[in-house]
Amino acid sequence: MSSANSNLKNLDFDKIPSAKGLKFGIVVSKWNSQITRNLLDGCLNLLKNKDVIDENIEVIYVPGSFELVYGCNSLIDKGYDAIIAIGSVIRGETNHFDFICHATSNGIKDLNLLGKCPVLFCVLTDDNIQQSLDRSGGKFGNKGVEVAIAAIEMALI
Ligand code: DLZ
Repeated sequence: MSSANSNLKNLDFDKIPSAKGLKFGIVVSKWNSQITRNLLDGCLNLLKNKDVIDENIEVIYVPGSFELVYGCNSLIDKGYDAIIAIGSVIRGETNHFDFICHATSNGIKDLNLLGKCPVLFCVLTDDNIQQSLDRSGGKFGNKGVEVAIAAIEMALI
């Protein structure tokens, strides 16, 4: 999937609305933590630069991406304006990758269908670590920043 039409090169920071007063829950997978930490940093920086105060952000951690759905569900009735799931799945030699990616993306989709609160998907699904590095603060920007912008947009709907 190309990110050519939606990446940080096209970003006009001033056009992103303020998120003052909005509350966000963030669930971070500890698997491939070098990547998920960078995604989280990008996400938090954007939210704070758009006027979200620390008290309005809750970050919780889960062991791997498969657990993101449970983590997001545990926050869904806590009054957040949006919840963000952050993970990184890197293809290995078995088809474990496919099971985790399908379960996680479908699970998060199902949470959105509950209609309680938007749940954003910031799970990198890459063939190798270099692709993940490129998208978590490298040459293709930081998808954590992009998901924060999307979360603000969804929270304001
Ligand atoms: C087991 C596993 C594997 C092989 N790879 C990843 C990965 O690349 N990214 C990730 O977030 N998690 C991985 N996991 C862990 C699973 O998500 C999950 O934590 C375990 O299967 C326990 O339920």
